[in-house]
Amino acid sequence: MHEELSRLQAEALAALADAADAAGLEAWRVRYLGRKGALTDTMKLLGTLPREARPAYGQAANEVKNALEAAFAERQEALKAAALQVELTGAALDVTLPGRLPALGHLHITTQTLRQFYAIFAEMGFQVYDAPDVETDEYNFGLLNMPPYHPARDMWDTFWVTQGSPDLSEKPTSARELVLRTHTSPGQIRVMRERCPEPIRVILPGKCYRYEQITARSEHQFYQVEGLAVGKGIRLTDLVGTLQQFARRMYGAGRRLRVRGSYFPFTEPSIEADMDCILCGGEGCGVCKYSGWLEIAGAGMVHPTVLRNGGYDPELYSGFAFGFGVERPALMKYDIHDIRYFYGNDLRFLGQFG
Ligand code: FA5
Repeated sequence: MHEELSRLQAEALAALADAADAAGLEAWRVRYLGRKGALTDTMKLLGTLPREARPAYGQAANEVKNALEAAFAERQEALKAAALQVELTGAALDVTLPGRLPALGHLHITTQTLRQFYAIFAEMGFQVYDAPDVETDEYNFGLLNMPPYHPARDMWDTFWVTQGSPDLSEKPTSARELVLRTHTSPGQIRVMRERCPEPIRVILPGKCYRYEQITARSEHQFYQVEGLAVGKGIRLTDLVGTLQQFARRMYGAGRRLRVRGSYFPFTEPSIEADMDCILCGGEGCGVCKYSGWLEIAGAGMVHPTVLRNGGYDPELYSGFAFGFGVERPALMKYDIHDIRYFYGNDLRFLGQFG
């Protein structure tokens, strides 16, 4: 019987010498040492032996098992060492190959443009003031000199918000009705009420919403940057100078500015500011509709009623305000032909502004 074990051991060791890689080694282990392997089979014979012969057979089988396990471990080590040797002496790893560069993200063109506004107005002493996107009818219109019947409300088609906060219930109707702000001008009242009677020099950037047809020039969500200066002795020339300085810092030193009379209920007098066309330099082209001028902002001197609504006495204080779009100036600056690209999420467009 022990001969059986010796034969098995000899056969297994010979087969082990032939196992040349990890797969071969594993196949060998399963065949000889596995739960259903050859050694287990020989253990089954134990039961057929006379009782007195069993201990010696068991011991011999154990010795074979130990010997095979030791040989297996040794062979495994030898194969590993051989594989390492092949790797070390084989073709060298080329560490000079260039790495694969990860794609870089960058700020959205709107954010970049907003930051240009912040930087330029910061140089002129304007702080950034944050006002809410959801406004009451009162702030968006009423306190800006547009009571409910006022026809100027038609200039700003509005998204109404149907669920107001419960804590507004004590307020008059116009303070209860909520809108997505149609412009950043309601922030003027908020900052005046907060700062009065201090002098003010702020810009109020943010998103505005209008129930409008979407076209190549108009979105129903877009950004504006409002500006407000309030103090003693502030004049229209301060406003024009500020806008002129902005145009030159944003679009280049030689830029010319022209102002035209306009109308906004919250400024008096009101103006529109135009800049000579950056594409044709004033010669006339498709972008400026052959006028040579591009409109850049609505503006004016803060209306006495608005100053009063903000807490300032218009006999003592005066101020100017202006409102820029953000996407439209970027359209001009980069000669982009359609505002819809801004929020279309097309990386072929956005990637050009990295
Ligand atoms: C206003 O919204 C005034 N609140 C601006 C103002 C502020 C005047 C302070 C006086 C004093 P207006 O509706 O023209 O004005 O909008 C201002 C700018 O917002 C426009 O010049 C334009 O650049 C931008 N804008 C308006 N509507 C859209 C739109 N649908 N899509 C993209 N940009 C728009």
